[in-house]
Amino acid sequence: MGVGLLVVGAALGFGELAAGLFRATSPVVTVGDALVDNSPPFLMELAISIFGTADKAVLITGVVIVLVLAGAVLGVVALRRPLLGYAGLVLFTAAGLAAVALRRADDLGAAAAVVVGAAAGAVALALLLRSVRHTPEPGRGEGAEASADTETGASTQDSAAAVPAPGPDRGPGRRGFMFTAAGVLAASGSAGALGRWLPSLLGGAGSRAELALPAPAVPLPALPSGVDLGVPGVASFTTPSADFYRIDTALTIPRLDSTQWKLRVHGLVDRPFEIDMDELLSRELVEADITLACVSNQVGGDLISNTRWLGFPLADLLNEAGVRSGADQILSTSSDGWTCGTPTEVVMDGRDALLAVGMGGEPLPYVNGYPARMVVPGLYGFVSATKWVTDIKLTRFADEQAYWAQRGWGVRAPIKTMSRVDVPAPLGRVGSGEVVLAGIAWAQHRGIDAVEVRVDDGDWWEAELAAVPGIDTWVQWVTETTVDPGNHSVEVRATDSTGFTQPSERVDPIPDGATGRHRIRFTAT
Ligand SMILES: Nc1nc2c(c(=O)[nH]1)N[C@H]1C(S)=C(S)[C@@H](COP(=O)(O)O)O[C@H]1N2
Ligand SMILES: [Mo]
Repeated sequence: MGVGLLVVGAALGFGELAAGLFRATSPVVTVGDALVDNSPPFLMELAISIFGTADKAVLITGVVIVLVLAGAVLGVVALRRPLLGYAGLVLFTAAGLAAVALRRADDLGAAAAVVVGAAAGAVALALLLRSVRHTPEPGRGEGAEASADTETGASTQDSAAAVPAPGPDRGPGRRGFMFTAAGVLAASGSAGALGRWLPSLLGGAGSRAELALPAPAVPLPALPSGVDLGVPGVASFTTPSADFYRIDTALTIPRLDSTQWKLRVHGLVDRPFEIDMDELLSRELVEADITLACVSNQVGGDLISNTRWLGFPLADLLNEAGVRSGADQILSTSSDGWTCGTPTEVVMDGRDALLAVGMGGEPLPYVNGYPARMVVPGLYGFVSATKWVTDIKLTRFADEQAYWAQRGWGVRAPIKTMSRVDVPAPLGRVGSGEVVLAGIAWAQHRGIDAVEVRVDDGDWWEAELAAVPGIDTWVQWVTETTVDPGNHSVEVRATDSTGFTQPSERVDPIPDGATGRHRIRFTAT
C-alpha cells in the first residue's frame, strides 16, 4: 500500500512541477475542472450550498483522496503483478488526458504535465518494486530471508551468508526499500513545492506588481462627502479590494502575464481585431463607481461589493469592431474557458460598461480578474463580469449559450432591487431604548429612491439615505427607533427610481436572482 501512495505522490509532485514549468494547469486542477463542468447542475448547486465558496477546496481535496485510494489499491496489486501496476498508471494517464481534452483542449502544457506526472509515477513504481523485491517479507522467521539480500548485499558483501540474519525491520533489504521510499518521497515533495512556487518566481515583467496603470483621461470627481454615514457595522461605501467578494468556477486563480495578455474581438463584426495591454493602456481610460453583485446572493447575503473601476468603455471597443445587426449577444471567454453572455444592447446603451484594468486605484487583484475583466453596471456578474477575459465574440443568443445559461440560469439578468439590514447584526444584542437601524440598498442603473423600515411588523417609515455618486452603486441607509427590552425584528424594503418596491415574496436565486425582504431579529437588553 505504501508503494502505491508513494507512486501517486510522485505522479502528483512531478505533475505539479511540470505544470509550474510549462505555466500550465496542474493535473489535479484539470481533473477537478472537468468534474465541475460535467457534473449535473443540481450537484453543483448542492456543493455550493453546502460548502459555499470553499467548494473548490473541497473538490480538490476530493480528487486527491480518490487518487490516494486508487493509489493504495494500485500499490497492493503492483506488488503481486507489476504489469497491472503499470497498466493502472496508463489508466490514470488516460483519465488525466481525457480531462484535459474536455476542458483545455488547447492547453498542451496541461497534457504534458499529466504525462510527466505519470512518467514520474512509473519511475517511482519501478524503483520501489526493485527495492521491495530485495526486502524480506515481514513476519517470517529470522534468517529465512538471507537469500533475498543477495543483490543489495552484493556490492558491499561477498555473499549472502556474510550478512547477519536480518529481522523484519532491519537489514540491508529493508533498509534499501526505506532509502528508496524516502528518496521518492523527498523528490516528489520538493518537486510539488517547487511547482507551486515557480509561477510566482517566474512572475516578473507581466505580473500585477509590475503593471503601471495610467491616470484616467477622464477622472471622476472624488466621492461626495457623506457616502459613508459612519455607522459601525454597515458595509463601507467602498469595499477594500482585499474584502471584495469572490465568485467564480476557477479551481486555481489564473495568474496571467499582462505582457502576454491579448483580447480578441470577433464574430459578427465588420473589423475583427486583437488588442494587447500596451495598446489598451494607451487609450483614454475612464473611471466609474459600480456595485457588482452575484445572482447567487441570498436575501441578506454578502455576495456584493462596491468600488471605483478604471477601464476602457466596452461600447467604444465594440464600435471599433463594428457590430453587425442581429448580434444580440456579447459572448466573452476567460483564459480558463469560462463563458458569459451579455446582451449587446445593454452594453451599447450609454451606461459605463467597462473593460476594466483597475479597481480601488490599483491593478485588478488576481482573484478579481487581472489583468482585465468586464464590468457592466446593472447586470449580475454571471452575465456581465468576465474576469481574465481574453475573447469577446459577437453572436446571437439563439446560436450560442454561455456557461451558466447551459446550466439552467437566466440569459438576461438585470440586478433586482434589494436592501439589507446590517445594524443591528442579525441575532445581535443591543441596549434597549434608542436603537440605530442601518444597512444598504441597491438597484444598479436605476438608483434607489427610498428605503423603508418597520420594527416588529408595525408601520413602515422612511429611512435616511446617504449620498451616492450616481445610480450604479449601492446606498447606505440609517434610521432610529426606540425599543423595550426583549426580542424584536427589523424588516427593510427599497423602492427604486422606476417606482418599483421590493416585494415580500421569496424567490430563489436561480434562475435570475432572489427576491424577498431582509428581516432580522435582535435582542434589546
Ligand atoms: N472567468 C470568470 N469570470 C467570472 C466568473 C467566473 O466563474 N469565471 N464568475 C462571474 C460571477 S458569477 C460573478 S458574481 C463575478 C464575481 O466577480 P468577483 O469575484 O470579482 O467579485 O465574476 C463573474 N466573472
Ligand atoms: Mo455570480
